[in-house]
Amino acid sequence: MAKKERTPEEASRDQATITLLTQATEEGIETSFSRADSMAACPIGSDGYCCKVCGMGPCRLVKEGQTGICGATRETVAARNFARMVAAGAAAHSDHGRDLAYTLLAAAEGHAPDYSIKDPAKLREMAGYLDVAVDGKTTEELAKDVALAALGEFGKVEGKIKYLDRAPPKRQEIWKKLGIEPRNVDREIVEIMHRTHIGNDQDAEHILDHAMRAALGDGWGGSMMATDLSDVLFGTPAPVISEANLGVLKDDEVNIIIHGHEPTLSEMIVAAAQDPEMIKYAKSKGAEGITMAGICCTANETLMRQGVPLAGNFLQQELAILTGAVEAMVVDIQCIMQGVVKLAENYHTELITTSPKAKITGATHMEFDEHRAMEIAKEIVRKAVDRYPERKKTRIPEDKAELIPGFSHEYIRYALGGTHRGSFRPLNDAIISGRIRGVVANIGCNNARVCHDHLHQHVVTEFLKNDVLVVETGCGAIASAKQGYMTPEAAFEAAGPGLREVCEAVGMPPVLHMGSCVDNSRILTVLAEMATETGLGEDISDIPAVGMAPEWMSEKAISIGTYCVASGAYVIMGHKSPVSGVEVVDRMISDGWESKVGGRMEFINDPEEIVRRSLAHIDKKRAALGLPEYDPTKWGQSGDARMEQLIELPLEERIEAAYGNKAE
Ligand code: NFS
Repeated sequence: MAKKERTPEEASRDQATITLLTQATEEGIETSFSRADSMAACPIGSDGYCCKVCGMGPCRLVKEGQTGICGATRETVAARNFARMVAAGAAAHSDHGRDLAYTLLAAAEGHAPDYSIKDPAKLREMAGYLDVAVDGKTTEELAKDVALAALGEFGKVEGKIKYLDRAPPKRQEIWKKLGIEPRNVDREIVEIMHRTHIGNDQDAEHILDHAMRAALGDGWGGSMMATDLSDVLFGTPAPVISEANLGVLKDDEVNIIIHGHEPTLSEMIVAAAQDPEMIKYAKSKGAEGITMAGICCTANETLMRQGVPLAGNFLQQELAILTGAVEAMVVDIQCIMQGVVKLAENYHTELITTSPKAKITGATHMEFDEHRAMEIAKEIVRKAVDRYPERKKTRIPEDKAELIPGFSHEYIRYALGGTHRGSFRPLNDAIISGRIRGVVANIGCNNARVCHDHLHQHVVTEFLKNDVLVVETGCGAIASAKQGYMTPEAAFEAAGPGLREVCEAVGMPPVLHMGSCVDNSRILTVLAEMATETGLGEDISDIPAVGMAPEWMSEKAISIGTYCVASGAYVIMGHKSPVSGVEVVDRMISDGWESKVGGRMEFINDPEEIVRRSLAHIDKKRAALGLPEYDPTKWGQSGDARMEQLIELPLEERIEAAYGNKAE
């Protein structure tokens, strides 16, 4: 039975999205929002007890105690389904990392002349993690050895992933004891597929332990290397100014949307679009220039390094085309809805696929090859420009917000102490004093089955009020950017008194944009450094912090959630548990994992409850560390607020107020 169609206001909290959804409804244009309304999720699959791993099924274990034809229990089936989600998610992130290693290798060997080593210091740091000797090598020689060592981590013959050493020693001990240190990135993913084949691993807990092992290979392996390799090739992010939401598109310019995940292609297109020859070509077609804007994690990659504006997050990809102002949407891998092709047929938009791994029927395929990167990037830009004269009526929403992204862990460390004294000490101290109550990492997707951006907006607003510092990546970060939470000024309005003082002192936004979803590895690095900085325990599980993906939908989000839990974090996923129908398995990933690794995964759909449980967890961890109870009344009298008060007073009184004695 068809579900009730939501109004645009019920479907999204983002004004640009509401405006365009209203148009789509009026014109009868189908989007992922309307498809979600017209088709209910399969109840058997969504509860986790549909088994389709062999040709005797699919077996639908709808009744308690029912088994599949082979005798597999609901627990086994649900655990297998969960583990396979982890495998797919870990594979996606890690394969992205592998390709970056190949790009670095090609650049080092001189086969990819359009790429260079933008951050040689980070290259040397990587060499240290990968046990690659640095002395006496040119940058190119070192880059080649680092690329080969990184590639080796994906399929090494023996030992464990080297990057695991970046975790706090206590955490490494836990992994070792449990036997879940990933041996290499690929092997653990392959082993999930092997174990979950019919007639193999049929103990739910055992399957789920291995899911943690494979996920750790993603977080501390594939993803962490992807982040480092991107920084080496394209530069380690530092703050830049930019804008977010569909209002960044321009009525009088050629608009090119880059969508997907890998910076390899998007960085080149951004460079090509700035080429005077390309701009001249655009002008010859009647446009004033070329505007680039990003969707999903490609957006985050080019935003963090180049300041390219964000067009929107996952659920806005179709809406970008609906503006009628997009000449080309250039995609590579991951999170690209097939629906964009059909939608683009209504407009002049050219949908261009570029990855050898991802073609979409009906799209134009212009395969990217890093060996002649700039040449292909220019061909793509030219193709977009050629579409400009075909543009008809446009309806670009006015909505957009300013933001300052670029908070790599290197920059955060620098901001907290400068070049020579950079450390996480001031952050730890702010948490210890209670100015900052705790930290929340709000990450992950949008989901067409929940109100777009609503959960992100609600929980972040509440955390800021409660003096919780929020760090973000992925589509969650884009939601906060659009909400205007990523400027230092936002702290005045949105942050509680303690957090505001810290933001004022450092000049940082209360919500820090830390990058794309592979860059959740930056969050792991920050947590590891906080745990080893002293004052907040010795392990990630000791820190008053919570991770969440309130609007998750992708398998990558399940892998991220799992590696964060295995790293000791309390993780709240919104929406619905993929194993919700099998209580035993739901308990295994919450209570069970907590007793093994100190972190737990819970699925909660109610935003109030997400906030309540997060704050309770933060306060519990504060108490366990012996930190003072959170008390916002103690703060708000220093920093800029204090300055504003003092400036009103005559000089003598000002000095007395500041130093407690009269001026001589
Ligand atoms: Ni993350 Fe990036 Fe967005 Fe979700 Fe997709 S873009 S890797 S999976 S939808 S946050």
